Amino acid sequence: EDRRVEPRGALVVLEGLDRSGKSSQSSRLVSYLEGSGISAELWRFPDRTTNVGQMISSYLTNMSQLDDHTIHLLFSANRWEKRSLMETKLKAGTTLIVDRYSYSGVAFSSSKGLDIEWCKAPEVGLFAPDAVIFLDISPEKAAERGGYGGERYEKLEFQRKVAESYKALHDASWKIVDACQSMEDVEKQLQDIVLDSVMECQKGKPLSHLWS
Ligand code: Z5A
Ligand code: MG
Repeated sequence: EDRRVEPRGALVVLEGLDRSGKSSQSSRLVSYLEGSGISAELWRFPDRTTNVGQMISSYLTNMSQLDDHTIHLLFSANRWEKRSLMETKLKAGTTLIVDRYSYSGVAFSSSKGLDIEWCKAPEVGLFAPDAVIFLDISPEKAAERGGYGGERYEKLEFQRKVAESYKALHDASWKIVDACQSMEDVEKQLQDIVLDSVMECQKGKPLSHLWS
């Protein structure tokens, strides 16, 4: 465990069901931080730009079929391949706003019936977020927002299972935000959460690892 007290960027993760507003809010947060003079980058998982990411993308768009365990490990590998860059950025003082992370990995795969402990295992050793923000919305309300595409998992029935899996995963440290409020109201709440986290990390909070 890294015990040095040095300023660093914060690792902030946004989680939530499809259509909960993660991508919209992540980019707003990055603009807000940059506007406040805080170095920040928007990251997302899956990162579809890598070779592994392309395999994931092809699976999600139903262009390829994969065994449930195999795709789970690919999602995890996609995070592992970004881990050292993540460390470099955080230690250089850049705050990372990450649209989905290991929690999506576990929630989605366990919703297919895979054992939750098995799902968590490949995530062990990745960096633990300094804040996990859960954008809370019912699957029904999310579906009303429309825009469910043709991707795998974008079905109400499956989203209901994912909602249950997230409930089983979350702990008291998660910041649960009502995602049914206006974009602006959600945005304001997220700004406060993220600023707190950024300040904590500037004071030299040590980086920790999953699964904690
Ligand atoms: N997956 C996995 O299985 N394992 C893993 O390890 C990981 C992911 C990392 C792809 O993810 C799939 O991979 C995903 C989980 C799985 N499958 N599903 N389902 P993705 O991140 O690429 O999915 P996405 O399609 O980009 O994002 P999204 O989750 O569907 O949506 P979102 O980012 O949460 O929401 P949004 O795009 O910001 O907003 C959706 C719409 O709602 C949009 O029209 C907004 O204008 C509107 N919106 C947003 N906020 C509001 C408010 N407050 N009021 C009204 N309307 C709003
Ligand atoms: Mg999104």
